[in-house]
Order: sequence, then structure tokens, then C-alpha cells
Amino acid sequence: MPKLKLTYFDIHGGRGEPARLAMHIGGVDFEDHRISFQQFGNARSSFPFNRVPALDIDGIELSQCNTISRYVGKLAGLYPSDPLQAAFCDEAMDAVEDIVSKVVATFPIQDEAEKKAARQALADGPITVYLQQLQALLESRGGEYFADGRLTVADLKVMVWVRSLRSGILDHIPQDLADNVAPLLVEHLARIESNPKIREYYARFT
Ligand SMILES: N[C@@H](CCC(=O)N[C@@H](CS)C(=O)NCC(=O)O)C(=O)O
Repeated sequence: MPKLKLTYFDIHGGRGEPARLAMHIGGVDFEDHRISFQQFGNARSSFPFNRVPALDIDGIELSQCNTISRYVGKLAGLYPSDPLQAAFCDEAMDAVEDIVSKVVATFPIQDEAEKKAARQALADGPITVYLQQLQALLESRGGEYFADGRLTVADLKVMVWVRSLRSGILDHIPQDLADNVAPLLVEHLARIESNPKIREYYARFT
């Protein structure tokens, strides 16, 4: 097994969290390198594409969160070997990345009224559409998991996003949006969060 070091912000969410969870669930040993926003700012140019998460694999730097999740998912046994099931897994992960990118684009908006308008437009439009379509995907795959009839990195990716929407950290996005437009994703969140290994992971931080 290679020596792995995942660098990401010290938060329980975002683009690095699915990989952390996957490695914990699969018993994949890794260094959980958490950095502050200030440390990131000071070291930005040292990361691939000036971004995190970054996964150091025996000295090789790997970027792109879904690529990282797929890679560690394979090591952890949380990525399908069947090509179609793998595509289902990728589809859900890439959909989340689409919508996360739209929300992240509002982070730099300084003017509060402008930010509110941008976030409300996202909530009424694309976020609702992505929630509904992800819910439809989940239903079409049997209703419990996004691929392979079992827990995969796709479930971790969707779970982390839906949890962040409901957490209240995103001003101007109604906390109950997912509950109202995609209740099956909220049930999915509860199911995935109740996984004993996920509970064990978060218990380390309390
Ligand atoms: N396409 C990249 C995007 C990575 C990304 O934008 N990461 C954010 C943090 S979640 C970042 O590093 N932002 C710093 C910046 O934009 O300067 C991925 O999938 O990992």
C-alpha cells in the first residue's frame, strides 16, 4: 500500500471529506493533513492547480477531488469494478461537483445583497434541479445507494453535499430546501450517516 497524505481544510465537509471518509471506512492508512485557510493562502502555489484537496501518493501529487475519491475508493473497496456501476458512481459524483462549483462561485461576492440574490437564484433554480435529479437517480438505482447496490464513494459525496446544505453554513440558502424538494436524499443522508464506521470517524472529533 502506498504512503498517502491528504491535504485539505480543517472542516467536516467540502471536496476533501468524501476521500477522508472513504479511507477511514476502508481501513486505508493515511495522513490526514488539515490546513487553515491562512496556511493554504501561504502555500497555494505548492498545490496542483493551486487548489486542494491534494493527495500525496508516495511523493506524487494527485489533484481533483473526484479523481482522488475514485482512487481511494478503489483502495477502500468503495468503488464498483463493474463498468456500468462505476459510471453510475461517477455520474452522481460529477453532478455534485457541478452544483458545488456554482455555489462556490458565490463565495467571493462581497456585497451582501448581491450575494443574497445570487444564492436565492441558485436555491430556486440549479440547486433545486440538482437535488431533484439526484433524488430521481437514487430512486432509479433502487433507492438506497447510487451504485452497485451498496455504499460507494458516490454516497459519501452526495451525503457530504446534502449535509452542508442542511447545516446552515450557506447563508441565504434555506436549510430545509433538501427536505422540501428531495426528501429521499435526506433519508439517504441519515442512512449513510448511521454507518458505524462514519459514526466512529466523527466521534474522534467530539
Ligand atoms: N476541480 C477541483 C477544484 C478544487 C477547488 O477549487 N478547491 C477549492 C477548495 S474546496 C480551492 O482550493 N480553492 C482555493 C482557490 O480557489 O484559491 C477539484 O475537483 O478538486
